[in-house]
Amino acid sequence: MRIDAIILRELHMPLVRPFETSFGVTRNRRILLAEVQSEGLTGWGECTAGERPFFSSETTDTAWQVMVQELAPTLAAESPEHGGECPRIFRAVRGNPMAKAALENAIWDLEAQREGVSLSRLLGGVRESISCGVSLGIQSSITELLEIIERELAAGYQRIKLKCKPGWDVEVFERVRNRWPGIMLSCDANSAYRLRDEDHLVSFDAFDLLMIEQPLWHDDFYFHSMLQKRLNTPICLDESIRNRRDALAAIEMESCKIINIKLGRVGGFSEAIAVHNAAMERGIPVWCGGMLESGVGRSHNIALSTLDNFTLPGDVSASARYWKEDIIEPEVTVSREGEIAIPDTPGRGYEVKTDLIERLTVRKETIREMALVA
Ligand code: OSB
Ligand code: MG
Repeated sequence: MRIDAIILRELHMPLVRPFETSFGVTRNRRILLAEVQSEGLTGWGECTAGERPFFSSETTDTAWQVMVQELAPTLAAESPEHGGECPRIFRAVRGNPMAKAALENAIWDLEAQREGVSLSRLLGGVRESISCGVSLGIQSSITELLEIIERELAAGYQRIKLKCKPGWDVEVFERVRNRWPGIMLSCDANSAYRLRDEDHLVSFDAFDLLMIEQPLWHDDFYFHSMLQKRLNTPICLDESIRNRRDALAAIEMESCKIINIKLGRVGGFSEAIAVHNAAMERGIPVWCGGMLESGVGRSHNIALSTLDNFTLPGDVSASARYWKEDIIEPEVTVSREGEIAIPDTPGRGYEVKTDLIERLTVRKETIREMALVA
């Protein structure tokens, strides 16, 4: 595929409500989109880096710089036939997986359109719908949280994940479990605990949680494996799993029993499929995490979630939970049964609203050919 142009855009999109985790509050997203034009077709990708380097070291600004200076010119100079060639094309650039994923995923989108198949089909997906859960941020009171849970359960969501941190954990779980003894409930600490909290974390076992996500350091396997030996509740790793080798190490060391796969964190569809396959071969279930994506990233998460081993409800939910108006059409909706139906049209299956994207754009850069000659 000849690459005619790569257009990078930063969009400012306010969330309909703030999202609070153990590392901070997000009110406004700075969304970075990659549009890759090739032989009359247009592929889209989204960089899931945050505004600040808290979830990972990448940010909207660092990703922008790496994409403009390194990745986009390198990609524009190549003529990849498949999204799967991108890891090789980007190999000289170390790290920066979210920047790489935005471009690689746009190439997979293009490839699906060229082949006339849905992105799900191209990836090897096997599902016609996917199971959805919600990730609920830290609230100002437990009463407020209970009201939100009630609303999300009524909407059909199959699993409730609670963001937690020291001071917002056992008391919250107790109140939620008392009210809903049977729901699928999990928690996500985003690395908020330390070894001194081990006994406290073991006390989470009382709440019959589906999993405890990333309780310890963002880059750790060893101490998670020590903790897992003491816990009945499965540990799920998010931040720690950057690629297939990490998944193999974590599984081998029994650092986790479940893996959260995020496209940005692992660097795109190729590595996400590799992590998925490694986990499946070893009997470890996976699910698809979210990063407060716009409709573009959301549509990629939906396609990924159709792979065989995505057997647990993910964090991919309806557009309206995040945005007053999403940048895709139709917006992502979730059925009363808590499922998203998989589109079977070529590519992502959701059109982008180009006028709205243009209006939300605060910075734009077009890359046409190799700007730097190595
Ligand atoms: O750890 O899953 C996480 C959002 C930003 C950074 C990290 C995480 C999250 C979420 C949001 O949990 C999930 C969503 O997109 O709804
Ligand atoms: Mg997480």
